Amino acid sequence: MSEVPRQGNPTTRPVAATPRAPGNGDGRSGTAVITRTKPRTKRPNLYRVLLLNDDYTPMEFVVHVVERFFNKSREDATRIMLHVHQNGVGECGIFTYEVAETKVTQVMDFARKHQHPLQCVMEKK
Ligand code: TYC
Repeated sequence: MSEVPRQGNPTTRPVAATPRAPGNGDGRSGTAVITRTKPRTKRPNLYRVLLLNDDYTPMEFVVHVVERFFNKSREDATRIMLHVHQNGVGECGIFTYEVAETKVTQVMDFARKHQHPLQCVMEKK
């Protein structure tokens, strides 16, 4: 596995030190430090959105949910549904916190509205 170099927060760092005449009465003496702010990016925390298997939700309903809320093709949605059916749990997508939370709420509301016990959860990566 190759590692992508990590970046930190924006930093202001010394880039040079120049001699300055001491004793000019301004209370600073000796060295002036020149700084530069380097823009840095921070990667957001990511969350998996998972569907859980149950014995009652119809397979066709789960396929519809995966197509509708996770923008998958019928073929991919069917693969995901069968994976969940056979393994108990499966991933529908990976999102930032707020998007993942929205997906979970949308799926849970939709399942409740149709009186299916389908469960959708999120998990920090
Ligand atoms: N196990 C369900 C059935 O046999 C189908 C199912 C698949 C339910 C995936 C939930 O997340 C799920 N009807």
